[in-house]
Amino acid sequence: MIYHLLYPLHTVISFFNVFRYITFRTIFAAITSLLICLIFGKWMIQKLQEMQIGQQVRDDGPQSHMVKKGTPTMGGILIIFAVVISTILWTNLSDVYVWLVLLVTVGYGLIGFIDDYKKLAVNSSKGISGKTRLVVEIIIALFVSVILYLQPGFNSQVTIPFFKTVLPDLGWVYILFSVFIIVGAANAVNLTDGLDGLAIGPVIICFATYILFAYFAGNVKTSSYLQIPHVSGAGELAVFCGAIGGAGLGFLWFNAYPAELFMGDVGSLSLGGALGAVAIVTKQEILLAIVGGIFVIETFSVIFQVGYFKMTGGKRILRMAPLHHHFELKGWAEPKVIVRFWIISILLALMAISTLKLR
Ligand code: 57M
Repeated sequence: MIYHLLYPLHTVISFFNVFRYITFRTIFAAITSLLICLIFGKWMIQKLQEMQIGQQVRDDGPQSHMVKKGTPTMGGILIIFAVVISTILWTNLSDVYVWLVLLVTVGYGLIGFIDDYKKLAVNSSKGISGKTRLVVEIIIALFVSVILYLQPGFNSQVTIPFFKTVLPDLGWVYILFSVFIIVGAANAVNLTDGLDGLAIGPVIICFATYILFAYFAGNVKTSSYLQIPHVSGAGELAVFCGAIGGAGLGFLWFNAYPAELFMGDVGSLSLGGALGAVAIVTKQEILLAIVGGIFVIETFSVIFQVGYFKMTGGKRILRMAPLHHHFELKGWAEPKVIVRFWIISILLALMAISTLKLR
C-alpha cells in the first residue's frame, strides 16, 4: 500500500523514489513484521493463557516434554497477522504472485487453526483427521498451482541445481509437481516443529535465502548473469520473504528455549506451505530440498522409522522419530539439539546459494 501511495509522489518529493526499490521495501517489511510480533507477542501469550489455549503433550513422547504441558500454542496466528499486514503495506499489490503466496499462507494457516482448535476443544492431541487435512491442503495447492501454470509465460521447466542446461519441461504435470512441493513443505515443517525454536530457526534461514532467489529471478540482469530462469514479478516475493523472516524473528523472541509460546499447526502448516509456494514461483523448486534440508531429513527420519517399524514388526532405527527426539533420548540437551540443527540449516543455505554459481 505504501508503495502505491508514496512512490507516485517521487516526482514531487524525490526521496519517495526509494519506495521503488525492492531491497528497501524488503528491509522495512522485515522490520515491520518483527515489530508487530514484539509488540503484540506478550499480549497474545496473556490472551491465550486466559482462554486456556495451552499445549496438550502426549505421554508417549520424551518425558522432558511433560513440563511443556499448557504452554500457550497457536502463536502462528501472530506470525500470519504480522506477515499479512507487512506484506500489504510494503509489496506492489498488483503483483499476482504476492496474492498467490498469501493465499497459501492464510489458507494453510486456517487448516492448522481448525486442527489446533479441535485438539484443544476436544482436549487431546488429536485434531482433524489426517486424510481430511491432506485433501484440503491439496485443493488449496492445486488451485494456486493451476493459476500459476496459467500465468502468461509461466515456465513449466524444473530447475536442477548444478546443471544449467538440464531443464526438464513437465508441461501440465508441473501442476502436480507444484502441489507436491507445497503440501510436502507444509507437512515437513509441521513434523519438525517439535522443540523450542527448532522449526522457526530453519524457516527464517530458508526465507532469508529465498529473498536472494526471488530478487535474482525477478531481475533481468541477475537472472541472465546467473543463468537462472527469469520470472517477471518474482522480485516482489523478496519483500514477502522479508516479512516472513521478520515475523519469524519476532516469534522466535518468545519461542526460544524455554518457549513461552508454540506456533501450533496454524503456524507450521502456514509457513511450510508459503515456503513451498515461494520455491515454485522463483523456479528454485529442487533447491528447496537443500535449503530446507533440515525439514527433509526430519521427514525422511519418520518415513524410514515407520517403514522399518512395520517391516520388522516393531523394531526401530532411531530411538524415536523425528530425528530431534532421537538426539534428545541420546541425552543431548534440548538447546544443544536446536542450535546444532540451526548450524546445519545455515550450512545448507550457504551450499544452496553457492549452487547458483556452481553450474
Ligand atoms: C507435529 N508436533 C509436536 C506444537 C507445535 C507420524 C509421527 C512422526 C507424527 C508426529 C507428530 O505427531 N507430529 C505432529 C509435531 C508437538 O508440537 C505441537 O505441534 C505444533 C507443530 N505442528 O507448534 O503446538 C510437541 O512438540 C513439542 N514442541 C516444543 N517446542 C516447540 O516450539 O517442545 C513443539 C514446538 C509439543 C511439544 O512437546 O507438544 C509433537 O512432537 O507432537 N509424531 C511425533 O513426532 C512423535 N513421534 C513418534 O510417534 N514417533 C514414533 C513413530 C514415528 C513410529 C517412533 O519413533 O516410534 C513424537 N511427538 C509426540 N509424542 N508428541 C513423540 C511422541
